Amino acid sequence: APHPVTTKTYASRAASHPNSTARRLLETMERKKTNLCVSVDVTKSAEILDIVRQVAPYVCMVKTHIDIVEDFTIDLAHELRRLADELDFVIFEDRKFADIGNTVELQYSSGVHKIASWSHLTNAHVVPGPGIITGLGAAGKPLGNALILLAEMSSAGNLASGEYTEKAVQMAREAGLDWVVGFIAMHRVDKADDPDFLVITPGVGLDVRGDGRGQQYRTPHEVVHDSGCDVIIVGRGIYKNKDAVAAEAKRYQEAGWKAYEERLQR
Ligand code: 5FU
Repeated sequence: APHPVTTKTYASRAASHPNSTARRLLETMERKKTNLCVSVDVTKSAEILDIVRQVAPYVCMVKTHIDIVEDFTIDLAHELRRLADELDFVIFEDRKFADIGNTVELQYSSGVHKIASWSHLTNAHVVPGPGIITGLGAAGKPLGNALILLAEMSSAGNLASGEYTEKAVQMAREAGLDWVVGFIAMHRVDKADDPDFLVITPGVGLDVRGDGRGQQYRTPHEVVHDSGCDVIIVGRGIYKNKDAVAAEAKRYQEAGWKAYEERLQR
């Protein structure tokens, strides 16, 4: 049976959201008619910025792995943040924090990358327990940032299932929607009477079902319509063909939005 939350519009969900980053994301989705997040997993600053400019009209969010950038300086982060305002998207640093609260607070706020200062959204594993949520919150909450928890993963053989997934959802409930706004998950993991969590979903592709290294792809229709997820994350499916980056982004934006509109009719 369809999940009750999934038939609400992004706009109506934005209106009542207590976290400013989640509100901005949902408002952007509605305004630009896109639930597409592009994952820009390339290792040179100039290439990242080039891809971001090309996909910007079609995305609500850009996802980074800032620790893969070979020529990183903080200028890259500042330029991404400037582009986020100019070209209207949210920045998600896919850091997957996984340590005790005190350490993740430092990893999030300090070091070379100073993630909390430029990334609106980041994520954490729940392996360490709820201290990771409060540790990250000490740095991120005052800045209006948001956190999502890894409740499930897209890769074959991963251990985030069953009781682990349920415990991740329970930790999000206890943290409060003003900081923990949802999950990385493959389907709606929340219950009908839960807060309005976002489900953000990698492992999305229109052309292939895997990458030979454990990644498992589903189509935007499977992810958004069938599984009730809110945001599709697409990486190589969009940036792999350097001559068709904008065209591929448009193709995924259209497929994702169509799946959402069909979901509203369920
Ligand atoms: F949490 C997860 C997960 O479960 N699967 C993922 O693939 C994150 N990812 C990220 O999404 C991964 O690190 C890549 O950055 C991106 C998927 O990229 P692809 O090129 O579309 O496979």
